[in-house]
Amino acid sequence: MKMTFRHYGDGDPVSLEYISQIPGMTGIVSAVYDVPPGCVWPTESIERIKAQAAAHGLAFEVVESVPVHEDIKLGKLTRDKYIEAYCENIRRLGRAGVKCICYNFMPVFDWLRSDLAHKNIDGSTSLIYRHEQVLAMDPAKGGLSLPGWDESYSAEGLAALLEEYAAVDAEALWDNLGYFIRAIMPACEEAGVNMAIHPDDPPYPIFGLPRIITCEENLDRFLALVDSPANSLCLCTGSLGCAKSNDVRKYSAMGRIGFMHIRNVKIMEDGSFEERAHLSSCGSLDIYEIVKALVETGFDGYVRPDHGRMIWGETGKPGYGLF
Ligand code: DNO
Repeated sequence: MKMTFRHYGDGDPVSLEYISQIPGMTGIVSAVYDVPPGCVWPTESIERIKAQAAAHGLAFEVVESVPVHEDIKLGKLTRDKYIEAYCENIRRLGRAGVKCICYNFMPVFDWLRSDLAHKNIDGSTSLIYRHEQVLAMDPAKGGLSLPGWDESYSAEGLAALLEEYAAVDAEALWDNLGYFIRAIMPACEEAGVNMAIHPDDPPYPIFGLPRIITCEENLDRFLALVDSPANSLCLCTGSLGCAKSNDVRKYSAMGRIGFMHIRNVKIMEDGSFEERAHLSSCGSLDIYEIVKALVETGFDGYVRPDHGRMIWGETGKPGYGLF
């Protein structure tokens, strides 16, 4: 497996130089961050990331993420033009040597937490998710203060978007995902790029919006949409672990994991969870067994550490510190 580390570009407090000093590190996971969803990424921006990484002896073979425009998830008539832009990004990234693109299909929100800097007893901080606290919020009424999602929506824009989703239930979202995947596969095969879908995080519906990449049954259904290695999983142990249904060994043996996110969480009864250190004894997931399963099944895709805690006074992008 190839070890990688996330990098957020020029503004990232974790430098490429520091990343290159981590033993065994082969490359970065990055993206063009200043282009809105649905638009084509300039080739110069892609080449710049690649050149900066190469200057530190790091490869740029994994993108996280090329965001999927909401019109595609909603299945609107306008989706085809956004899918064409997506295909163009796949082709451009493939030409630059990118082998894997991570994305998600969560309506409106990406990953959600109730606190990005929960203070632990030892003084470190972690990301946590308190289900009750999130359930008590109503994004349609504005005043939503959740970290981890696109804050560029105005209150009215968000309310209107949520209104549009009223007509999209889980089955409609499956149809729209199938349409999208089938439409982009030819570009992936031409460009030699694997698509790796990130599971929904957390893996259950929030604010009445459907979430479908959540559990083993649905992962199987997803992989069957297009039975090709280019249609793969970004198996995020922390996201899926919260649904208590991780089967890394099975998907790795099938050759359908393109990318691994390794994160440990302490799961609570009510759907809440706290992100913990990676050591198996620190959380609910047996990280040792997960990595062992990958090794034993000959996993040769990309892997990166995911989240963890801020320790030693480090400040930076929540979940993406150096230590
Ligand atoms: C959170 C990340 C996600 C992930 C996207 C992929 O820490 O794992 O934001 O990058 O869901 O599209």
